[in-house]
Amino acid sequence: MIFDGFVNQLPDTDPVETQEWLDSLDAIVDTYGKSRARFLLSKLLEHARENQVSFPATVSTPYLNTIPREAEPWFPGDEFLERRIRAYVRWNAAMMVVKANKAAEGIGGHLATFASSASLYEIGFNHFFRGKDDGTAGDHVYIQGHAATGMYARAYLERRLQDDDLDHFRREIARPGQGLSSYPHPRLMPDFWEFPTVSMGLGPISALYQARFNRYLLNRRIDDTSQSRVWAFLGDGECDEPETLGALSLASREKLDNLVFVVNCNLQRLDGPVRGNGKIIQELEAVFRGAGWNVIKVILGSKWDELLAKDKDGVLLNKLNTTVDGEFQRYSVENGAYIRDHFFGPDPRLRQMVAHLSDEDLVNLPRGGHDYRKLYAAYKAATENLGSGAPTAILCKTIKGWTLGPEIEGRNATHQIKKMNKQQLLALRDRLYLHDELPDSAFDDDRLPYFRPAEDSVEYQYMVERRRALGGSIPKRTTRQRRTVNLPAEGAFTELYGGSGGQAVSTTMGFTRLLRNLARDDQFGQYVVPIIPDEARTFGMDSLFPELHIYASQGQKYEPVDHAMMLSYTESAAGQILEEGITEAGAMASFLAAGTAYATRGVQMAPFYTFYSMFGFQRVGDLIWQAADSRARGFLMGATAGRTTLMGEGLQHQDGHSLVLASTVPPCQAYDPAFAYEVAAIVCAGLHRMYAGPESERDVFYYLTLYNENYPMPAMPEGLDPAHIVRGLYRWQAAPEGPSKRASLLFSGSAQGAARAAAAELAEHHDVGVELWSATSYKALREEGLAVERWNRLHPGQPQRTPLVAQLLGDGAGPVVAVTDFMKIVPEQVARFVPNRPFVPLGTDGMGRSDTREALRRFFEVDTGHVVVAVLSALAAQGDIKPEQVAEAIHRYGIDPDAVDPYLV
Ligand SMILES: Cc1ncc(C[n+]2csc(CCOP(=O)(O)OP(=O)(O)O)c2C)c(N)n1
Ligand SMILES: [Mg+2]
Repeated sequence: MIFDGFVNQLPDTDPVETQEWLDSLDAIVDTYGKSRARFLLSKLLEHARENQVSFPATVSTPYLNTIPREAEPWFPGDEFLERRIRAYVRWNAAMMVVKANKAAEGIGGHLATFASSASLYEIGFNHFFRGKDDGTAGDHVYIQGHAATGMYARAYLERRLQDDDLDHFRREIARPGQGLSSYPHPRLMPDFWEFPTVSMGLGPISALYQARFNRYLLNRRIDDTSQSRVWAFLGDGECDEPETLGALSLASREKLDNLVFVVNCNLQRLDGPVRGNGKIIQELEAVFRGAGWNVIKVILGSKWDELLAKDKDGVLLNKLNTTVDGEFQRYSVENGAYIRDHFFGPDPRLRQMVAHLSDEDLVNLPRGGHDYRKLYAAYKAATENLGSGAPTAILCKTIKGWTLGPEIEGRNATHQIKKMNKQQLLALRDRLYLHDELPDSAFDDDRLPYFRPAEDSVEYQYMVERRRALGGSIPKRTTRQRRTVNLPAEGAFTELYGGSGGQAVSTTMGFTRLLRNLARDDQFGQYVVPIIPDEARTFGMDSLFPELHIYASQGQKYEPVDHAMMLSYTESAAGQILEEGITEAGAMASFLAAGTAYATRGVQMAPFYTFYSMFGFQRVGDLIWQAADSRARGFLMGATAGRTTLMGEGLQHQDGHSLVLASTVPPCQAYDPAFAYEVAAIVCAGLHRMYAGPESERDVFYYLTLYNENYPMPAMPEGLDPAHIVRGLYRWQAAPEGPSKRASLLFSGSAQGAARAAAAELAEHHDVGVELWSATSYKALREEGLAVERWNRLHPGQPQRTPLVAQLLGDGAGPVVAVTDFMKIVPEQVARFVPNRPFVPLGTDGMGRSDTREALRRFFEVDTGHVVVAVLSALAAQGDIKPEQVAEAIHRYGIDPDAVDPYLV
């Protein structure tokens, strides 16, 4: 096997010497065995590294703690008190789940995740995580979603929560005011939770980009983030999500030594073992190290150290290396005799090694993740890593359900267990040494007691003192602003209000100009964060490169091939554009970091994430939902929108449904503008709302479609109030005088072309005067309609209100035909609210295909001819014209009435 091109392709300058080294190694293997050989090789490599003889890092190391006992630092805490505090937190975390399920059968919650990770968090709380009370932004801590109970339990001890709060875990509606959300949800507990994590994989990727965004803020001199570390807690099962590990190399490439992943390796996920036949810790080590991370394994608790010291033949190490996780799980539920027989048993040297230990001692040989000293050493090493350039992953081996008793601990079903009977609770109490605090009588009458020490107890004093020293309690979300933001001057928008003066341009081009105007604004400009995956040229946004520069933490170390050109690819450490490469998930994570900076950093940033609209909601919909949970603010710009506007690209590119998906996200303000001035008016209103509006209305984000079809952009109609654009519908053009019939045509986005041409045709050839309306947001109209309907339903006897669409369209004559480059269901959202007039949606239902715009619009039946026919057909259905007139039009526009339904092919 060719192991390394280096040794095979360069000449050997001294073959005799080489052979001597190889012979020595052979001799070692023959005489002392492979373990000794491995030991010597490792020593040699270590020594080489010390002498700056660089050598590619191996990706895996033996199944041992990375930090040896000799290198462990002094533990500065009070071990006794911290153990007490951990026991209280553990108790309350379990109790709130048990209680919740007793009060409401099936309400759920999790015992086992936090039980396995209590020490992982407590070490952080007592010694590392920095809070915000000193006016800084502190650390950013991403908590494993299913460990939320532990955070509530600690907040209870700290007096941030009371009994009644814990009693309302997962009962958010039951109590006027607030219950405790099931998982970390800033949308539901905006003063407590900062980062939603429970959709597996999204916590890790957002933490990673948060660490990167902190560097961006620092390099751009917007905020001093140098003291903030990002801690992300994740499950080992969670590492199977592509989002969890998919962006690791970014962290090392960007030298994010401000980032720490703590992986709770309890070897289990929901159904069973994460890697029954393998070793998840070894696998993760290889992945992280291969990606350039600093990896610290915390596998074995202190009691193993003396055994390892005796392991002269390497038999124990060999056993640890070769035991698969499925077996380790078995040992976690078996008794000492079984462990002696099966783990230590087969090899007499191993059996001898533990001859002095009782069966109980063997059961109590702990995993490293339950050993606060080992954890402290690992966290300390991670925090001292700043300046090394490497992010750190701490892989902690734990037992799922630890301390919860034999029926729960380490069992395959442990994740789902939510109940404990009295006997199990008493056993847990005993295990946690809480007899004094919780005597048997505390459980009388089936009571389920919480426990917290008095405020004048040493335990309480200790824990609050620790938090005080570290900057206050966490998690805590604040929206305290550390910078004032002045909104951009009017001129940035008004330029677009004037139209393009006859020049054919697209709304995308209009937006690019707007973005440049905003970024140029004296005051506001610096807060604009343009985010683009590898698509700027597609959108014509490469024009921003030379002016705003692409953010590159290392600057630009080369002269780009296009350096002599106007639009050269300019990178700089102070660059403003986040050019993310081909990762919509990563770009969304940047959007999240920028869009929540007003809370996490106290600095309002304005992200504009522009992407291929097809690869937005359907590709990263869960991250968009997370943005909604996070209360992120900013603009999602869905470029190359439309099923027929993007020519040629076909089925996987042409988006006719992102607006349908957008309508499922409540805080998302979704718009489908037809003209550049509409884009400007919507962005202007969005900025005012999110950055200067009433506090209760700010936590929204905007989704705007952008098209690449060029046409002359009209000026904003004289006298039009921009607020009418923003509310979702306004009359763009009155019906011409003269024709005897009437109809209203609603258009959105690039469908404006067919609608306007159809209106002209209808007036000229069919005696129909059409008024044209621009429907910028069916989502907004629908939500307004539903709110009115709800109010009417619940307020009988009071003057009934009328939905806006009904007010606007109710008085018109003839049918309403709505045409869009999206699915018919988009305009259909408001059909119900238009009284007394037929409502006909025309849209692009069906899977896309590649062809010209004309061919596509004919195929999807949204071209001029089809719009005309739809209006006439609706008039005929009302009896206003004869069916023959419709047939005539079908013929006139060359429509094949028996063409295949585009939805079916
Ligand atoms: C995207 C996603 N898929 C599935 C789930 C359901 N789920 C919740 S917890 C869990 C198992 C978690 O295992 P692990 O990451 O190892 O965490 P542990 O509880 O063992 O610490 C699963 C599958 C989820 N929350 N998110
Ligand atoms: Mg797990």
